[in-house]
Amino acid sequence: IPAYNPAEIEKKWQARWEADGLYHSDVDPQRPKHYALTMLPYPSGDLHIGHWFAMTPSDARARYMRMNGYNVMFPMGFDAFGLPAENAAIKKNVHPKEWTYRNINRMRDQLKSMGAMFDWRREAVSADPKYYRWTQWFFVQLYQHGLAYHKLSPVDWCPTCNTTLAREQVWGDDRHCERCGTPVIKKNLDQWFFRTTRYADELLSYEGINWPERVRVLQTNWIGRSEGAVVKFHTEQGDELEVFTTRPDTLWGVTFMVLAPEHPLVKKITSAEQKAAVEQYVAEAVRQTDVQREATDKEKTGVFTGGYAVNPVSGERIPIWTADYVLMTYGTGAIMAVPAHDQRDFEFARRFGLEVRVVIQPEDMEALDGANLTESVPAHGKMVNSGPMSGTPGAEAFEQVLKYLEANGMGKRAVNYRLRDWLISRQRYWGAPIPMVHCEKCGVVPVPEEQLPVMLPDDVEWRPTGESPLKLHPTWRLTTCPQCGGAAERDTDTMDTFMCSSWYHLRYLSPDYDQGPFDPKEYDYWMPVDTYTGGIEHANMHLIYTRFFHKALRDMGIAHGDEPMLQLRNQGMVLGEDSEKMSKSRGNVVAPDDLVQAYGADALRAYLIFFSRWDQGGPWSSSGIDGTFRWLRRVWAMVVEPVGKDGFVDESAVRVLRRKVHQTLRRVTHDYEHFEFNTIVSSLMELSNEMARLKPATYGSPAWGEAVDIYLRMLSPVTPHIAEELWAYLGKSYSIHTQSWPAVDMEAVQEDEITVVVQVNGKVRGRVTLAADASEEAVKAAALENEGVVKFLEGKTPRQIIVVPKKLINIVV
Ligand code: ANZ
Ligand code: ZN
Repeated sequence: IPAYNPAEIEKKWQARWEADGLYHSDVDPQRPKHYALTMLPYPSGDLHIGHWFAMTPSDARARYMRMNGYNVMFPMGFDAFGLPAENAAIKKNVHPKEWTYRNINRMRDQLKSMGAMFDWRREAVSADPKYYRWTQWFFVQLYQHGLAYHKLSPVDWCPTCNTTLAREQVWGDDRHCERCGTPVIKKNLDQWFFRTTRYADELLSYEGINWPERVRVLQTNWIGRSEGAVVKFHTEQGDELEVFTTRPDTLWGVTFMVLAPEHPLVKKITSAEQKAAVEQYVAEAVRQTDVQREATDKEKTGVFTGGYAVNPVSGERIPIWTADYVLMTYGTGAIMAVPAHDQRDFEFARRFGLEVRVVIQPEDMEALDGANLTESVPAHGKMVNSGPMSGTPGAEAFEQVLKYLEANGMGKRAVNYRLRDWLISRQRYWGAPIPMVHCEKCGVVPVPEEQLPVMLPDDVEWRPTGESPLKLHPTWRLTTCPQCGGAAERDTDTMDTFMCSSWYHLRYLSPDYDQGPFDPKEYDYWMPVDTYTGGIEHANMHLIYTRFFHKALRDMGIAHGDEPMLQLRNQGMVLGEDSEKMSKSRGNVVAPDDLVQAYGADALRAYLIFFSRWDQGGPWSSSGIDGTFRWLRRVWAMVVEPVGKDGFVDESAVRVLRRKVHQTLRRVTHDYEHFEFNTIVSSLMELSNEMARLKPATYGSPAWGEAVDIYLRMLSPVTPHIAEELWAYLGKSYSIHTQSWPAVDMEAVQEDEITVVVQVNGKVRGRVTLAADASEEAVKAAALENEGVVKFLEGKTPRQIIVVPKKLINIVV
C-alpha cells in the first residue's frame, strides 16, 4: 500500500498535466464558455500567502465549472510595469527590467507549484513590447476619439517616488502616496488625462452585472453625483460669478459669497485696502491639501476681499470673501453662502460676525430665528423670507426655484461629480511610453500605428531625479514629426500602470496576436469575463478604470457589450497568527513555499479554503494546516486501504452511506455555486469521517465504489493532485479533471424518517416521527394519537387539520 507523499505526486502530476496541455482552454463547440479571471500579480518578487488565498478558491471554482460542462479559460499573467517594480529596483540597484523579469520567472514557478489550471499559453506580461504596443495603440485611439487630452494642471506629486499620482493613488486624511506613504504636494505640469467623467453617469449604473453591494457603494460614492443648479451672480465690476449649489431653494438666504483662494476672480475683485491681507491668506491656503482644507473639525479661516456681488433673485449687495474651505477643484470654485442652512457657512458666519438669515422653515420645527441658531438647519421645508417664492412647500421648492431661475436666465440645472478625469502621465521610467510627439509646427501628433511600439530604451538613468528619466536620455526623445517630417520630440512620460491592467483580460485572449490588441474571434467567443475574483481594495481604482476602458472601447467600435466583467467576488485577507496584518516588520509573514515543502500544495490549498470564509479572511494558524494535512492522509487511507472481510454488505449501512454522500454532494454543489468555499472542505471532512465509519459494512459494494468516486470528484477542485493520484490508483481513466460533476440522486438524499411538529390551535404540543414516505392520512393519525396532543384536545373533535408536508400539522379545535 503506497503512502501519501505529496512532494512526489504533486511534481509528477504537474509535469504530466503540462505535457498533456490539460488546462489549455480549448473550445468544444458543443459546450458553453466560462471565462474565469483572477487578478494578476505585480511581479514583486515573491508569491505570498495572500495570492494563494485569493487564487486557490478561484482555481477550485474554475475547475468546478469545467466539470459542469463549460469550456473554461483561466489565464494568468503579470502586471509588470509600474512603481512597485521600479522602487524595488532602485532599492536593490538592479535594472527594473532585469529585476522584473527575474521575479516573473520565479513567480511563474511559484504559481505553477499551486497546481492551478492556469492556461500558460495565454500568459500576458504588460511590460513586453508585444503587449505595450497595444497599450499605446489604445492611447492613440482614445486620443483620436477625444477621450484623451493634455493640459497644464496642478497635480498631486509624490516627492519620494518623484512622480505624479492619480487621485486614486493618494490615500488617507494626510493625503499620502499609496506606494511609499510620503505626503503628496501639488505641482503644475503638462499632463495627459482620460475623460472618465464622460462616463460618470453610465458608471453609476450596474445593470447587467452581479457585483457585490460593497463595491457598488464604494464606486457610487467615489463617482459622487450631486444634483443642483449653477446660479449666475455678477460682481460689481460686472464679471459673471457662477456658483454650484445643491440648494437653490436657499437663494434668498445668501448673506455672503466665498471664492476658493485660487479662483481667478480673487485678484480682480480685491480692494486696495484688503490686498495685503488677501495675498497673504491665498499664499498660505494654496499650500494646504484639499482634505486638510475640507476637514470639518478645523476652525474656519478666511478674509474679506472688499468686493461685492449682486444676488440675481433679490438684487441684494453681497460681500465676497475668500476662504480655504471652498475648493477650486469642485463645482465652480465659488459658493453662495447660506449660513442658516449650511453648517460650514454657519461656522464661518459666526466666526466673522456675518448675518444668519433663515429662509427655510421645516414643518416640524418651531419658528426659526437666525440670530438665535446654535447650528445650521439643513433640513428641507417651507420657503420663507424668499420674496415671490415665499410659502413654497419644501417638497416643491427645489423644482420651483429652478424653474424660476431658468425662466429668468439666472441659472440652470446642473450635476456635479466628485469623479475627476483620469490622470495618466507618470514621470517615471518603468512604464509604457506615451506614444505622442510634440512638434513645434504641428503641435501634438500621435505616433502612427505602424511605428508602434514606441520602445522603452534600456540605457537610461532610471534612478529618479524629479524629471522623467526618458527626458534625460541623450537621444531617445529626438524624433521626426509624423505629420510634417520636421524635427520633433517624443513625450517623455510613461503611462500609469492602471492603463496596462485595464485591458489585460483582453490580451489573455490572444497574447501573441499582432493584427490588433486581441483576436476578434477570441473576443467574440470568450468575452465578457464571467467571474472576476480579487481584492476589494481595487473597488475605486482598477475596477472603475477597467469599466471606463471597456465602455470607451465599445463606443470606439473596438469592443461590444456594456460591461467587461459580469460577476465579481472579493476575498478577504489572510492575517498573521496574531490577527495582525502580515508584514515583514511584524515578523508574522507566512511563506507559502515553505508550507508547500512541509505539507504539499494540496494541504495548503485545502487549508486556505477551509480556515475562514473566503470573503472575510482571518488569522493564519499553523496547527490548522497540520489538521488539514492529517485529513488528507485519512482520505488517502480511506481510498487505498482494503478491508479484509467476507464480503458481507449491510444494506442499511449502504442506505445511510448513499444518503450521506448525496446530501454532501447537494451541499457542496450549492457551495461551489455560491463561492462559499470553506464549507466545501468542512462538508468533505464530515463525509470522510462518516465513510470511514461505514467502510467495514459497505466495502466492496457498488455503493462504496460510488461513494469514493463522488468523493474524489468533489475533492478534485480543492486538492487536484491527491485526487488525481487516487483516481489513477483506482484504475479510473485519466484525468479526474476532465470528468463531469456528479448528479445528486434525489431519492438517496431522502431521510428514512422524518419528524413532524404537531400544534393544537397554533401552539406546539408534540412531535411525531414516521417513515419519510408515510401518507398524509398516516401522519394525521399519528398526530391525533400523540400523548401531548390528546391531552390538549380534551376529547374535542378537530374542526380542521392543516398539514405542511414533512414539517408540521396544526389541529384546530
Ligand atoms: C448653498 C447651500 C445651502 C449649499 C445649503 C448647501 C446647503 P455636494 O453635496 O458635496 O455636491 N459647494 C459647492 N462648491 C463647493 C466648493 N468648490 N467647495 C466647497 N463647497 C462647495 O455639495 C454641494 C454644496 O457644497 C453646494 O451647495 C455648496 O453649498 C457647497 F443650505 O450652496 B451649497
Ligand atoms: Zn510637425
